[in-house]
Amino acid sequence: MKAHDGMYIGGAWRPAAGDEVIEVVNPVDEQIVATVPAGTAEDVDAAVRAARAAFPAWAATPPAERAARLAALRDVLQTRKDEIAETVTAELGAPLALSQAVHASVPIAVAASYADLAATYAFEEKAGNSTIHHEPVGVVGAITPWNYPLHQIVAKVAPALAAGCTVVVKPAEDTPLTAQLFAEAVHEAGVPAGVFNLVTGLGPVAGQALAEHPGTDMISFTGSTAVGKRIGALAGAAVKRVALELGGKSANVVLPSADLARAVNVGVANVMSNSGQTCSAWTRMLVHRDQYDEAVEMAAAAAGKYGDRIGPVVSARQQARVRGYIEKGIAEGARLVAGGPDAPRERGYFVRPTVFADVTPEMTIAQEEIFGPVLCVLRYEDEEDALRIANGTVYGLAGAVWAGDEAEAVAFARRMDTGQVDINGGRFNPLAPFGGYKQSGVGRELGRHGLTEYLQTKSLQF
Ligand code: TXE
Repeated sequence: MKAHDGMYIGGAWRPAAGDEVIEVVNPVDEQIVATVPAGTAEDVDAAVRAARAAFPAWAATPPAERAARLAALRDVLQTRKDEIAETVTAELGAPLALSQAVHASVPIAVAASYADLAATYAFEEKAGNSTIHHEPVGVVGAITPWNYPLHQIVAKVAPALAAGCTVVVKPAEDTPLTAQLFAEAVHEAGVPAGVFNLVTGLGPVAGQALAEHPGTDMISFTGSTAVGKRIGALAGAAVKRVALELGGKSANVVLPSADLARAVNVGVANVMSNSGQTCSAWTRMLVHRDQYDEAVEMAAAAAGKYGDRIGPVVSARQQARVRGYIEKGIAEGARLVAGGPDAPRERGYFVRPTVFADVTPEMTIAQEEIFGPVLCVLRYEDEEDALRIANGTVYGLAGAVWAGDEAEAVAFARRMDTGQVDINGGRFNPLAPFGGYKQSGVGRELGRHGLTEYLQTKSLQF
């Protein structure tokens, strides 16, 4: 697969400072598909300098022109959609249909939404005898994960550019090819040199250098809670803006009045999609005790139908991690009703679609993010019990509520300590803010709320 052997800095592909490379592995057959340079602190420094140099002119560019560049970016992504899908499939292992329907399509919708928002947002407003100016924060360091390789980048870069910020992206080491393709798209869209920069590299080297760099005004991070806490601490010490999108352990609450079969089947599909590598996945299904056995039976049957079709997880490391959690679930006394810890194939980082019944709220598999195709089905006594279980983790990213009556579901959702809830299924909305309560993060992505993360406020009194 095609790969650049340099970094995209200041509008051009430049040789990396060091010689180290990262091997990109196809998770389906474990073959190396390409190598990319492993960036160092020197590359990060060059990228931050380029972003700094480009900032004044981009910040002063009229929003309508920034919007035009974002619209051009949307068009390039649309034109290169098949290539994007193939690249995501090659390095993430996602089935091509999923790459086309989600990994390539969602970022196009997000880029489109920020082209609109840049054109229509009130960057200046009046309040009494003041005018209030919403100005870009400055140079943004964006550190992204591999689970939605393009979406995670676009969800940061599009609002940052709409706001008038300039950006340095350090993508996940597992999926740098999609990031390189995005850099090409930014270039083709005519975004001025230095406004967007890309440094591929390892987290503890290039990521750490970016997080520590004094030349950034904000760090936007999506990834594990452990790394997020470190980045938050660094940003706090430097009094720097920070946005963190971290883990989740979202509850799918099936109230007794719900259409049980639909709630269970959509719930299983939600967890298995992208092989469970979704921070907002509904990994805990909560079912009333009277419907519990029926729900478990349906969930096991639904999971059994997936087989290998869900695709592998991203790496040998993630495969070992997920299988470790499945073993832990068995050891702690949960009842395995589908799947299991054994690898379904000799090659590739596959994990069996797995369902656990008789999961109690304090078990490790009900508390920690597994990030694989593993569903826990928990039993509740009454609505208060369901709410206690739903809110009983350190996370609060997403969730779902199912009920016969929409108002009943909404009333329950309003009591959940979580940033986003799907009512009777829900549908993705690129304008809806996405982000966490509690340890799921700080700040929001997508829509107007995602834009304001990259703005600071100045008031002038008359
Ligand atoms: O994440 P990391 P990993 C969760 C999920 C998963 C677990 C581990 O539970 O099983 O995290 O995944 C960069 N300074 N999520 O190890 O390490 C790294 O290079 C600066 C949830 O892949 O947090 C990558 O670009 N940066 C999640 C990014 O951080 C560092 C998505 C994420 O990698 C760094 C992914 C450092 N010291 C994993 N160390 C979500 N919220 O969607 C690593 N990085």
